[in-house]
Amino acid sequence: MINKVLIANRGEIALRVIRTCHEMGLKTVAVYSTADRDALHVRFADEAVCIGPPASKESYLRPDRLIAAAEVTGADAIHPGYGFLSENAEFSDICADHNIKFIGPTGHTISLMGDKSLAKTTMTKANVPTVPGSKGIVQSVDEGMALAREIGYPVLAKAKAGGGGKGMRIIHEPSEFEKNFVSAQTEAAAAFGNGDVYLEKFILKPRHVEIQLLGDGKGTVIHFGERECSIQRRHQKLVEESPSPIITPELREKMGQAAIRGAEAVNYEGAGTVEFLVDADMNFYFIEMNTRIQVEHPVTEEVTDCDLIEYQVRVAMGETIRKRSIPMEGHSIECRINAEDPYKNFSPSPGMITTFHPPGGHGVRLDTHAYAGYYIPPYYDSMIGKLIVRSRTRELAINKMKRALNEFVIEGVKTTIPFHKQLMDNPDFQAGNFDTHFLDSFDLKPEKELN
Ligand code: MV4
Repeated sequence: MINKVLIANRGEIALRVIRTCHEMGLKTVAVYSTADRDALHVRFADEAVCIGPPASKESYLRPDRLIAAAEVTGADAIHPGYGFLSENAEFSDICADHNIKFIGPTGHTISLMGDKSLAKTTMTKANVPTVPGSKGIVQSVDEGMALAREIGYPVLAKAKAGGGGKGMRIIHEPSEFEKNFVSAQTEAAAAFGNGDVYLEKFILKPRHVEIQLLGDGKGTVIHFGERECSIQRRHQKLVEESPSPIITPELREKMGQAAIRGAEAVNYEGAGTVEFLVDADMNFYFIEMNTRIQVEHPVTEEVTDCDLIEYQVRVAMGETIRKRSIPMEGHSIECRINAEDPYKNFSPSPGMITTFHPPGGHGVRLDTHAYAGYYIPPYYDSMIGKLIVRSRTRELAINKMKRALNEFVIEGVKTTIPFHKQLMDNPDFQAGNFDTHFLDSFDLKPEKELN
């Protein structure tokens, strides 16, 4: 049984987890760095413990301090949120060693899925479609060139310890194989301390579609449909929606059952997401599995009417899942509101929020830790909130998002709101006609031309 949950995170996700814990009658413990003394998660939790100075490495990324905070407050579980230690296998194991329930998968599952090449092999064995490519790590340039000729150019070299685009190189033809393959290895070694690389056929103009899962660690996994996540910039998602405008009920079930097969093969426990690429012919291929709750989980919550944080806590308490299909209804879109200047290459814009007028009304949800007078510290990521809408159809949801964006006033820092307003007005976005390269050619108009 879980009575008290320590939230090893900050910002909107810390608040999000605290809210559900309180609804479930659970006590909460916030942790904070000295830069977050005045943050809302500190005020809304039942207790709060300072775990160090502003730098994440000295605070939110310190297992020893988090465990000490849990022990002195008597917390019996830790929710890691996303980012920070949420996909750190060692931290999951450390929690277990201290008799504190890590709300998420075992260290073994986290490290299995963290090895992107081993994860792919695991999925192939479970009969989940994967991108044609090497069987595991490619040991030499000669081996790689022979393989690339079989696979057919262009190919993609990917780091086994990668994810999020680091240590990834496109190779268009044999003459550039050695240079690009070695630079993927070098970048991977520098970023992850491991230079192992595998090869895949490069899928042209793919969509990024992911399936939300929940497993009970006792053999049962269910899915909550898909999220469309193709609207991204430099591997940072900016807008997500559910359902995907291109996925039919038949394809959803095929992708959902494939994702379930993969997760059941590892006896998955907790919330997880299987990422697929969907090509122009609607073939889908597994690329990665994320073993955490994701930033964009609210769009799934809106169309399934499920509280995914509640489900994470319940499976962590040992509840079993009843095998069932979760119905989806309506359409939900999320815009990430970042303290960034979209007119200056999305460069960070930390500082004091002087005016904060949140949107509201029917079908509008704002997950944020920001308020008027809140100072956005420069030490962490720049997301200050997520604006989520829900309506009956995609067209109505876009319409509602435009209305909500127009109501939203933030002064003192630059935000991504002007970008989102223009995206919602884009005919290709409105038609559902986009892929992962859409933002490469998206031209932001000057603000003064808008009205
Ligand atoms: C790919 C791909 C095309 N072909 N794999 C980018 C980050 C990592 N999660 C996987 N990524 C990709 N893998 C093959 N075989 C294109 C991408 C990709 C991408 C994927 C999802 C969302 C946005 C993306 C942007 C550029 C490239």
